Amino acid sequence: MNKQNVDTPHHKKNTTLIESERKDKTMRKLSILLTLFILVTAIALSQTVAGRYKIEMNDPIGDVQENDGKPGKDVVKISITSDGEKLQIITELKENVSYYLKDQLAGPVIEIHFNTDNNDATGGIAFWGKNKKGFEFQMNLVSCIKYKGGLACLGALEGKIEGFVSSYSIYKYEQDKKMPKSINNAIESTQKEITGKTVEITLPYSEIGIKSGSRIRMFIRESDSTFDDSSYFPQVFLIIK
Ligand SMILES: [Ca+2]
Ligand SMILES: [Ca+2]
Repeated sequence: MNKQNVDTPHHKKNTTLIESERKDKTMRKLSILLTLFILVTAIALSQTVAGRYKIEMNDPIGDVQENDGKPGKDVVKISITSDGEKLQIITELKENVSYYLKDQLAGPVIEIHFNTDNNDATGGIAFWGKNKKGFEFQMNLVSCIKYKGGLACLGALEGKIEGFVSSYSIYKYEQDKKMPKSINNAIESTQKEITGKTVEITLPYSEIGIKSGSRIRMFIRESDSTFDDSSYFPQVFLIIK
């Protein structure tokens, strides 16, 4: 009896201790799992910029390559706004466009791959991207050079430069293919005089088959960046007004 009386509290104490340790371990495991969950979510979110009707992104300076000893067009900011009928796409460069184009080639500033149905299983594949697919259209925002006798939206012409103008070219992807087909001519799609650091265009929804309420994803590439996956901005998720 005496022995039992002594043993029982002792045994109970041990059991309580073990249970308490188990609870501690379980809490620690839960805490580690929760921390991991938060970390994974944070990383996933950091790779996607989401917006309703509008998004804005900054981009580092100096992350472009020279082309034949000439400076690459260095994008520092992008904004995309939907107004119910069209997308207004604005890029800001580090320097005035004339700095990049005065003795340089006309061409794209950014390339946008549009996943217009928000579905990775439909559409084509980004050429320089890693695991970037599901695109229905690509749009290049282009800086063109106006000459006395003509206009160059890719490359250059002979003659005196008279100014610069924005334009865009659209390409349509085929299922699982990398090389989308051109469906317009940038020369005929010119939009705005470029006088400073800003290159902008407006793109009617109909050009890329989207409408009000569409939920689309985009990958944007800085055109004069490296020819690999690091030339892309974080993924954009946008709800269209
Ligand atoms: Ca940049
Ligand atoms: Ca798609």
